[in-house]
Amino acid sequence: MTLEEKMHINGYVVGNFSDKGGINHLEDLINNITNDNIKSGFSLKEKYKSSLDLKPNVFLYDEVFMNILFDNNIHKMINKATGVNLYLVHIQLRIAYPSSKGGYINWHRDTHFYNNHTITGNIPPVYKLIHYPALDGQETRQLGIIKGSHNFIFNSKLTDMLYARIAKPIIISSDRSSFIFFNTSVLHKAINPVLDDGSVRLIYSFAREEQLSKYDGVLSAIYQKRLL
Ligand SMILES: O=C(O)CCC(=O)C(=O)O
Ligand SMILES: [Fe+2]
Repeated sequence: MTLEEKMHINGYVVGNFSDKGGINHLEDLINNITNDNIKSGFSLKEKYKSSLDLKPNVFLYDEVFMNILFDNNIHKMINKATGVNLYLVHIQLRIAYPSSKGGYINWHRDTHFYNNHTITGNIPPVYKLIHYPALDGQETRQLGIIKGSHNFIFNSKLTDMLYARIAKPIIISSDRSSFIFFNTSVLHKAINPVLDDGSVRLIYSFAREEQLSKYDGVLSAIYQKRLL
């Protein structure tokens, strides 16, 4: 299957950052952040229960967060995979901790519509690229995803959630250099971390030009400048 076919049929593709220098730098930075050795002006804050996000923003913390995308020609890959021009609109660095609910975020589609009346999330759905670094060298289960589920949706939330629980998910594990790029209307969930230290995810969101006004213009302006 071609990249475009995989993206359309499965709702996601898996890739690798080949730039080892960038990865080493990224690992060092993230290790410092998780050890509470954070640059002044930045801190970890709770956005969702059982997780902490680097605030006020990730792209001003260090250039590597943006460089790794350009050093690996990510814009070419994602535009080819989706067939549209996408722009970076958000970067989130998050530590997820074990939760009694079985993961800080359970089965969901970022974009969904149930019972024909409520639309939640973006139309058309935005895309995310997530890197789960293997900081301690251990590759642990991070994300469950139901292959192809972006191509259909049950009318009721109950049925959709039952389907997510019955279908066999694809599991994405933490890894030094790999990432998943997916259509956010696919069913996905964060897997409960095994260690109390939690597990890190670096989340990049990409949207179309017409959707940029909903997001922080500074980040997408920097991104667009680098595309030139
Ligand atoms: O943190 C994760 O593993 C999943 C995050 C997620 O669902 C999202 O960013 O849409
Ligand atoms: Fe999500």
